[in-house]
Amino acid sequence: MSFEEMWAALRPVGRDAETGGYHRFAWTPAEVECRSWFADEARRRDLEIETDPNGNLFAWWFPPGNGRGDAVVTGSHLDSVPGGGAFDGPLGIVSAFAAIDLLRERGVRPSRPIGVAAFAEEEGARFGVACLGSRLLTGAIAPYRARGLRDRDGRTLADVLTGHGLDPERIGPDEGLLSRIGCYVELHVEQGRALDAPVGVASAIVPHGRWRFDLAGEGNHAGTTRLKDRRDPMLPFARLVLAAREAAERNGTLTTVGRVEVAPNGVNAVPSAVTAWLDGRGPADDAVRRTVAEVHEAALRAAREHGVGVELAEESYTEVVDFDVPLRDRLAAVLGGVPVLPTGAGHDAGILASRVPTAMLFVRNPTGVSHAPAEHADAEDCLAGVEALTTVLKELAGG
Ligand code: HGY
Ligand code: MN
Ligand code: MN
Repeated sequence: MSFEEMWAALRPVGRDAETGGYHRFAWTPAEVECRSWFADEARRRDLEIETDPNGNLFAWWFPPGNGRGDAVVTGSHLDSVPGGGAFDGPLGIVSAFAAIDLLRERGVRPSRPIGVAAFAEEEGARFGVACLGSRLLTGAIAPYRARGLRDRDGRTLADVLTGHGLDPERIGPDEGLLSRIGCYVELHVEQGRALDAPVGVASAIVPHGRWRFDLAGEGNHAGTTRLKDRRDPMLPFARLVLAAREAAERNGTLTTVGRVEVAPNGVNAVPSAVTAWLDGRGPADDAVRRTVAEVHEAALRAAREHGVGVELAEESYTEVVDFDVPLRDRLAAVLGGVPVLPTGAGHDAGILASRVPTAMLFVRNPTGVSHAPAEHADAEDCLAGVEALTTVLKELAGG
């Protein structure tokens, strides 16, 4: 299966025919279908398939006589944000299989194992914590907390894993597996407009996190409740959204309120509760922390004014990730001096970096649009990415 054929096979899975956006939430039928695709492509290449207790997938090429340790692992994720693009995640996995094909066609016999990884729930779109699979693998989230995470239907991760044949009591750090990974290199579509060459190398991931605001008021009748009698959580919510933008402008950070839930969500009912999620990112930890604190203060002020309660919870936070400098420079050099750039997007590579030498390759995104149906990378740039990954795997895995 060529790159184009693999891409064509994945393309329709979980794709909304009207919007062209993807809905591949972890462990839903569309993502499970992607998992089956992954296993088919691994089998096609006689790669040994491993599903770790956290639901992360691995496909291993163990050249005879090389043992099973010190592997060069590449890959990305199969899940998407709601209405996401086609490239965010799958490009890294399709490219990994295509790179293995090129290595074999060119007679390369690696002296280290090569693994292709598909990490579970990278977007956190179902259970709310980004990079959940890689966080569990590396011990970056406590298993008991992960087991209790709930999706929008109230189903826990523990239940969902059980439903897919995994034992929720076994999730958590896997030192054995981590000890077999010598380094990790993730290829990903660039999610911005900073890359003006087909391929680049990542220098860092900026600090980023997610916070949940729970605003509790009092439900009531829209037509018979006087304004001065209301405890409407929608008002502090509105103030919070505007404060988020103002705080971002003040602190040179990025804030997004992209998800909100209103109870009971009726046209003629004053809401009883509003839950809003804040995505905050920026060049430095203190700027991000200051931004969130200012948003929280604004929400508290407005909440007091309206007799509404406010609870703030940090759902995930990732400090700045500086990728392994020798590995980064080695990749940039072997690729002939491609651009080296930071990113504001989180990745499993950013989580693995705390445990193994890690690097990222970016493939140019001409518009920079991501997390939306219009996300795109030109075919020739995708193939340049496969060539680059092939070069990198040959460089690192030897042969
Ligand atoms: O949210 C992110 O930055 C990544 O796409 N998970
Ligand atoms: Mn993403
Ligand atoms: Mn991604």
